[in-house]
Amino acid sequence: MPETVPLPDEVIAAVRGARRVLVLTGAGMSAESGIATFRDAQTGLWETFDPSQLATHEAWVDDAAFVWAWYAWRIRLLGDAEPNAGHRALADLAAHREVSVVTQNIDDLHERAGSRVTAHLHGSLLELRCADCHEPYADQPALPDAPVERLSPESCPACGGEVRPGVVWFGEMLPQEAVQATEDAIEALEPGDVCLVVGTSGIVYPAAGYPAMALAQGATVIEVNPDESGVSDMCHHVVRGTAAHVLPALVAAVAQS
Ligand code: BV8
Repeated sequence: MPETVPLPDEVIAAVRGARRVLVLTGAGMSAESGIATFRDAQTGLWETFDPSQLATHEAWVDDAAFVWAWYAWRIRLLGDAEPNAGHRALADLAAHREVSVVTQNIDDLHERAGSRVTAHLHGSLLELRCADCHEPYADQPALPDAPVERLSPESCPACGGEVRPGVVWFGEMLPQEAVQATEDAIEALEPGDVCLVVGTSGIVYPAAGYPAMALAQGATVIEVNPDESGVSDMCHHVVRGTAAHVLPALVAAVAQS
C-alpha cells in the first residue's frame, strides 16, 4: 500500500466546506495500532474460528472459558497498543469542525487520542459486567501473558455469576443510547456536511446502514479504506488508502484553510 495517497481536491473541498463531520469507524481504524481487524484471520489459537461464531452468546453459553480466553487476550493486546496518527488526526479535526465519532470498535483508542466518542455501537472491551445479574465488574481481570485455549471468567462479587466482556455479540441488540446518539448525529447532518466512513467492511448491520442514512440527509459520504467495502458504491468519493496516512493529510489540508 503506497503510504502517500493523493487526496482528490474534491475530497478536501468537501471537508473544508462542511460545518459538521460525522465519522463512522470500523476495525481498520485501529489496524495501524496493531489491533487485528475483525475479518483478518484471528491470531494463533483462534485462526481456525470464524470470529462471528465466537462473538455470540451461544458460544459463551457453550464454553465461556474458551470465549473469555479470546477476549482476555484481546484486552491484553489492547493494553500494549497506542492510538495511531489517524486517531490523532480525528481528534485534531474537532478543533476545526463539529465532529461526531461513531465507532463499531470496542477499543478505547479514539478516547486515548483525545476524541469524544458519540457512540460505541458494539460496546467496549474494557467494560466488563456479570452475564447473570448484569452488575458492572470494576476489578482488573487476570490477563494471560500469552494466548491460552481456555481461561475461567472472573466471578461476579455480587452474585457469583460469570463476568463477560461489555461488547455486543451477534444476535444481541445494540445499546439503545448508542443507537439514539448515532441517529441524532445523523439527523443533525445537512447538505454540505460530510460523513467519513473509515476502515469498515460495511457488512454488519445495523451499523452498515448508517452511511446510507447520512447520504439521505444530503451529506457528502467519503470512504477511507484501502479496499472495496460493502458501502463503497454509495459513497460520493472513495480514498483507497489507510487511516493513519489519509486522515492526517486530510485534516492538515482542512486546517490550512
Ligand atoms: C442486531 C463486537 C438485532 C464483538 C461486533 C439486518 C439488520 C439487523 C441485524 C442484522 C441484519 N442482518 C443480519 C443481522 C444480524 C447481524 C449481522 O449484521 N450479521 C452480518 C454478519 C450479516 N447483526 C447483529 O447481530 C447485530 N445485532 O442487529 O440485533 C437483530 C439481531 C439478529 C437479527 C436481526 C436483528 C449486532 C452486531 C454486532 C456484532 N459485534 N463486534 C467483538 O468485536 O468481539 S461486530 C464486529 O464485526 C465489529 O465490531 C464490526 O462491527 C464488524 C465488522 O468488522 P469491521 O469493523 O467492518 O472490520 P472488518 O474486519 O470487517 O473490516 C475491516 C475493514 O478495514 C476492511 O474493509 C479493511 O479493508 C479495512 N482496513 C484494513 N486496514 C485498514 C483499513 N481501513 C483503513 N485503514 C487501514 N489501515
